[in-house]
Amino acid sequence: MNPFLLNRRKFVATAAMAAAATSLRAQAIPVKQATLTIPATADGPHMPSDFIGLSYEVRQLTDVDFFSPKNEGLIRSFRELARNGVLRLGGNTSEFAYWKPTPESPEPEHSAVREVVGEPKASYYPVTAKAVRNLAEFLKATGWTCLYGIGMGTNTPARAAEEATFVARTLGDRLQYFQIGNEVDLFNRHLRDPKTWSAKTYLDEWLALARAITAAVPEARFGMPDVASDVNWLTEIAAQWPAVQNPPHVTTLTHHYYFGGPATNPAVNIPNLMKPATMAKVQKTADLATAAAGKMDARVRMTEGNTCYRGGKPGVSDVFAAALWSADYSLLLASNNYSGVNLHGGTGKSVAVSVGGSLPGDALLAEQGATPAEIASHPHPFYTPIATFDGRYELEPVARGLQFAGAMSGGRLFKDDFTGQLQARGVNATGYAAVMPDGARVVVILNKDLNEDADVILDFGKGANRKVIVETMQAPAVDSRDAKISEQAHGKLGEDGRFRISAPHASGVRVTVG
Ligand code: BDP
Repeated sequence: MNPFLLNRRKFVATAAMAAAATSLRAQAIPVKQATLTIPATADGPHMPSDFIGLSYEVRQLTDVDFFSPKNEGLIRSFRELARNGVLRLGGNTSEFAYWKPTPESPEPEHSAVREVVGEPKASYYPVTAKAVRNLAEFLKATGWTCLYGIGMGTNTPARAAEEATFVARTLGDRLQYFQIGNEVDLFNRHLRDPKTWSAKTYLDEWLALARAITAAVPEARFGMPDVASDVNWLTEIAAQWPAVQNPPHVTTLTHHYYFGGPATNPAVNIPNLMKPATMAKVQKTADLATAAAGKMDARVRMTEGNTCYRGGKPGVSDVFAAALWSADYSLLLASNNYSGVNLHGGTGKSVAVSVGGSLPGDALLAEQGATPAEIASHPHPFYTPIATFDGRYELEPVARGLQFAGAMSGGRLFKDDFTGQLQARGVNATGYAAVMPDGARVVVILNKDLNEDADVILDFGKGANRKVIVETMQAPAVDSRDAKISEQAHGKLGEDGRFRISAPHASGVRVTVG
């Protein structure tokens, strides 16, 4: 018997065996074949158990029933996505929130800001004690923790400290840390004087706010600087940090990432999203960010991002390609020792307000002559991981990618470049593996190639009787509004410890050996 083949006698098929014919191909001589060796112990970064996260606009808090224990559908969706994920509140709208501790508290005076297309208009709104109390109960019900965004653009140290005090007391251990300011590298556009704004002036302002918060909440921790894209700010801050007297407790350096945008940009398309150069750029950013974090004894978190900024692009952000992208993107960051990833979303309204009033994706659909029914079949915003349709919450393809990758949360990854090994065979596939705390090994192969199938031999080493589960993430086509994760087969590994799978083009395969 061919030693590469699965020992079929030991293999018990599940009900889904018919579909498994594609994922457990054992006969044909494959064109693109690679062998990956997955030892029993891993030597790479630890992927935190709360790696997976979502990001929402602070403005979402104006609907006090949204993050609330009553919103059972949303709670279910959060739990389905991750057992203990991280909810980040921020976004452009965080700069226009003001803290309103009691119904009688007056609206403060606001500083003047410029109105710029694509940036949110200066529309101020209160964050109330009730919203924060409901948020605390929501977090308890989901098992998630929170990164709480406090405004910087139009806030004052005194108000920041007052809000932080209430939030810290109310969220308790559900609060991981505070973030002050969103995409501060873009403040030169509408919130600050472009002639003087820099990483240095930012740091001075940030310190004033963070010190006021720390004086009121001594245990306060922070993530910063939450830049839109200029990771050089992280490098500059790390260089300046040793000179900071009594530094506030920064646990995490943070940045955002959008593959491209806006929706009207023709370069935001599936082939570009899938191509290796896209992830090569992500790797470059990660190299800079992790080097800076290392100097500050911090980790890096990608706290807000998605496929296409200004609300996403229909047909790219909300289709199966986005699932492959989010799984790959998350695992690439995990391999770089990131502490987590938060993909941005929320309700159409909150995100539309955050980008100046309307979603360019809607204009694009209208231009394409889409009918109201077609428009309504897309999630709003187009990139949101959890969408609402007729009051029901649904996990979108981009969320399925997070879920697929999330199976490695809590595990230790390998330093091996499995992706390089696969791509050396001429297929645009990526590979990741982890050893879980219980010793199980999880391998994820994401075949982002739009044409080539990949056949992969996974060599787990000799030793019989280990359980194998094969799951796939697939859709009828890469541009389907669909992504299904399903178990294809389970059984026992043969004595030789080798297991052969097929990862058809545009699909993901996850193998767990216990
Ligand atoms: C980021 C903002 C967020 C927006 C998002 C977008 O922080 O508020 O919703 O981009 O453009 O820049 O979609």
